[in-house]
Amino acid sequence: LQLENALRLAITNNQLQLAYQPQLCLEKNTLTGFEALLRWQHPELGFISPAEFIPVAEHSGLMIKLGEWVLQHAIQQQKRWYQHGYTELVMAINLSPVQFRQPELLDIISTQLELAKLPAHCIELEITESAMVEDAEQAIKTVDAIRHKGISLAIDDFGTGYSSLSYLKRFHLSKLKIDQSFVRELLDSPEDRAIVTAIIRMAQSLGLRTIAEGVETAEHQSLLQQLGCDDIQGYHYGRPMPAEAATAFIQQAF
Ligand code: G
Ligand code: G
Ligand code: MN
Ligand code: NA
Repeated sequence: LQLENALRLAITNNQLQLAYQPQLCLEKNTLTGFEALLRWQHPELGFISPAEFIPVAEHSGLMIKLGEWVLQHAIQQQKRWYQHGYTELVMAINLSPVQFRQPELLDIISTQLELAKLPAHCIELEITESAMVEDAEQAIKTVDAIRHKGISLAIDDFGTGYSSLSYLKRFHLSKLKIDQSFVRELLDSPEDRAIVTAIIRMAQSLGLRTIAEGVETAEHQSLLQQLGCDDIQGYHYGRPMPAEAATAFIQQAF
């Protein structure tokens, strides 16, 4: 409850920030965009991880408000880069399952895009497998509405959920994000290499892009490239960084 009240205040008291982590297209060796990651610096409690406070927000009814804050700020940042002429960059934004089930979700996103005068292809939404299993019929409608609007959709932490793979043929997705737990020991673990290879092959035959998360070394990057992975994200290419550093990152990338 203490954390819940602190979070409520954090939204109004400017304690939240977004960090932006760059994503690299392996084939073209170019920056494709950033994932927006929420950061909370509390004046007394210090840095609190989203892994800790997102669940609190989800269970307390705060997630919708917090999610709107993220959508608004990520889209406004994307607008600044777009207006500087970086019109091909994509901003990936995490959605909680709570937001994914919210009937007003697409209206909120559409309004934010219109305010920023941004085309829909400038953003990508990330959801976890668990968001899609609960009410599959409704989830299919939501996914179709998102895709019909021209927004791409990535499955986050792919391979770690409890869902069956059947949703992959029923949902019109764009991308699988290979979870970092499979990437971490890719060089030493034959099992992890087999799983990553299988995910990439399956994605290719389904017409989906793949992005590997948690790529920390050049060796990881080149192996992933050999395996046919499309994109990477991780400390090797760039850490999550404040907006000004991300702007500098863009300028030196192009
Ligand atoms: O960036 P970091 O590794 O600390 O993030 C920890 C977890 O919090 C990750 O699972 C990430 O997906 C999640 N997360 C970070 N930012 C957001 C956000 O804006 N919305 C949601 N729903 N989850 C987020
Ligand atoms: O669950 P999601 O993929 O949204 O969260 C990604 C999280 O992984 C972010 O919180 C980010 O800080 C973290 N992260 C990003 N790159 C790396 C990396 O190379 N290594 C590790 N250990 N964590 C990373
Ligand atoms: Mn994510
Ligand atoms: Na992930």
